[in-house]
Amino acid sequence: MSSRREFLKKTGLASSLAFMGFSAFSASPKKLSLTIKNSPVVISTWRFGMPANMVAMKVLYNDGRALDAVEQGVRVPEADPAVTSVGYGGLPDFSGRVTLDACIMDETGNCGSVAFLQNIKHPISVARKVMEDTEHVMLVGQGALQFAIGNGFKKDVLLTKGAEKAFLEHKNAIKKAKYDEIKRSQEEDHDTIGMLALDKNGNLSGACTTSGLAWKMHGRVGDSPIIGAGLFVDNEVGAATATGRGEAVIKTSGAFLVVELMRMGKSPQEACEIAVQRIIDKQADHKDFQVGFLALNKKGETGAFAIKKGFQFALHNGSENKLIDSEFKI
Ligand code: SD4
Repeated sequence: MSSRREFLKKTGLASSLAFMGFSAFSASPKKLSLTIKNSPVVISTWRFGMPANMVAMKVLYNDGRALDAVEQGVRVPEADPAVTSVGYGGLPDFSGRVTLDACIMDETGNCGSVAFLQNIKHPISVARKVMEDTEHVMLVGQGALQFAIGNGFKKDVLLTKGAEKAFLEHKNAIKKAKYDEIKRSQEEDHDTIGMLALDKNGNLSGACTTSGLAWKMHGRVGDSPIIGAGLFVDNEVGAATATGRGEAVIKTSGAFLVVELMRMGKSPQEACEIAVQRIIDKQADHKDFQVGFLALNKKGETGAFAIKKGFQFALHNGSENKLIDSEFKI
C-alpha cells in the first residue's frame, strides 16, 4: 500500500473514531493504541442546575450512564424546599395542591413520564420506573400515585410552610381582583429543571421535572412530562429540553422541533434559535411569556436560546461548571 493511501486510511479511521468519541489516536507499525476520551457534558436549566450538574457529572466521571446522571441530577432540586418550582416545596395550584410533572428519556429512545402526580417527592424516579417496569410511557394522577406507592415510593406532604404562605397571599390577591399581578407572578413563579447529558460512551439522555406554573388550574399539565414538548432525545442526533410557558412549548412540539432541526444539520444553538422564532412567529401573545430551550448534540456541542432576557442555564463541560445567561430574542 502506498504511504499516501495508508495515511488517508489512518486519517479516515481517526476522524470516524473522533466522531464516535475516540479523540486520541496513535499508530505504530506494531501496535494501534486508542484512548477513549469522550468528554462528558451536562447542561441544565436555571441557577438550580448548578448543584444538580455537579451530582450528574459525578455519575459521569465514574463512568455512569447519562440516564443515571440526569435522574440523580434533577433529584437535587426536587428535594430542595428552597426551589419553589420543582418537587418538594413547589408552589401549589389554584386549589392549594402541589401537583408534579416529570419525564425521562434514554439513549435507546425509551421514555417514561408522570403527570399531575401528588405527594411524591421524586417524580423523576417514578417516571423512570414507568419507563423501565411498564409497557407504557405515561401515568397520571391517582394511577401514577398508586403505581409509585406500589413500587415503594413514600407519600410526603409537598406543600411547605413558605409555599403555603405564598399561596394564601395569592388568594388574597384574587379576592382583590388583581389579576395582572397574578398573571405576572405566574410568569415569575415557575422554573422547570430540564437536564441533558452526554456520557463517556457518547450516549445521550435527558430528564425534565417541575411543579409547573404556580396557581395553575387544578388538573393542568404543562409541557414538562410530554415527550417531544418538554424533552426529547435521539441518540443519533442530540437532545433538547424546554422551560417556560408549557402551553407555548406544547403548541410547537418544542423539544422535538429542536432535535429535528439538529438532524437537518443545524447546530444546537441555531436549532434553539429557530424553535424560539417559531413560537414568536406563530403565537401572537409571545411577549406575555417566557420560553427557553437547551440543546446538546452527539459531539457535545450545546445551545441555548430564550424569547426574553432572564433565562439562565448551567453548563458543566467536564472540567468546569458555569452559570450562563442565555441569549434571547426580544
Ligand atoms: C410548565 N414548563 O409547567 C413548565 C414550567 C416551567 O419555567 O418550565 N417554568 O409549563
